[in-house]
Amino acid sequence: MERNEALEIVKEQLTKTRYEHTVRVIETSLQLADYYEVDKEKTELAAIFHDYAKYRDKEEMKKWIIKEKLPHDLLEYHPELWHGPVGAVLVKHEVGIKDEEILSAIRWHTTGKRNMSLLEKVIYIADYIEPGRAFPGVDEVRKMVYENLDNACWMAAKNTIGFLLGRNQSVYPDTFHLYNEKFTGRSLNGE
Ligand code: DGI
Ligand code: FE
Ligand code: FE
Repeated sequence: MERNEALEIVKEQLTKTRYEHTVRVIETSLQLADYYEVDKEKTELAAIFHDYAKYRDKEEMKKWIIKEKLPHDLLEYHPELWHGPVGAVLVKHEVGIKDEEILSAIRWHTTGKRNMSLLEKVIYIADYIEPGRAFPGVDEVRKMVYENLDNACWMAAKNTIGFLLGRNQSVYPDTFHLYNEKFTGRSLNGE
């Protein structure tokens, strides 16, 4: 799919500020794709559509989680976590993108997980460090991202967990798995 066609499609789904965020995620992720030799077309499409479902009605998202047999534990966590997994489903059904690598990067962009692919890492971290973000500690992650991508993802997970703990919010297990991966190695659980 052409960049402009994809942008037109996603634009209708997003607010102006969210669309501008998306454009920055595209730019940031393409720089990373260049550096880490990730497929540019896949990176671009995953970035364009990563927040596709961000403004879907919660009840609609709930139905998709049940219908598509997405992990039902999602329903016990904050609805903010739904737009990635539901987005992957909708981008497949409504936009017609079938590439599982792209869909998986969309799916995991909010929580991260252990054992991410390069594309998944690039989208996860580009979403976190795009120039419009002002999270505490984000500049350290921006510096780390070209030095050690895994460590940058770990730092983003750590900051997110810290942010959520500070607000007495639950943390989705896969975010902990990403955080723990640095300490436990990659060969556990047969993944
Ligand atoms: O969609 P974006 O705003 O671009 O960014 P995102 O998809 O990373 O979503 C960020 C939001 O998700 C932010 O409000 C923090 C929240 N979040 C991320 N991981 C978790 C989480 N919220 C909960 N409750 N648990 C998590 O593990
Ligand atoms: Fe998002
Ligand atoms: Fe985003």
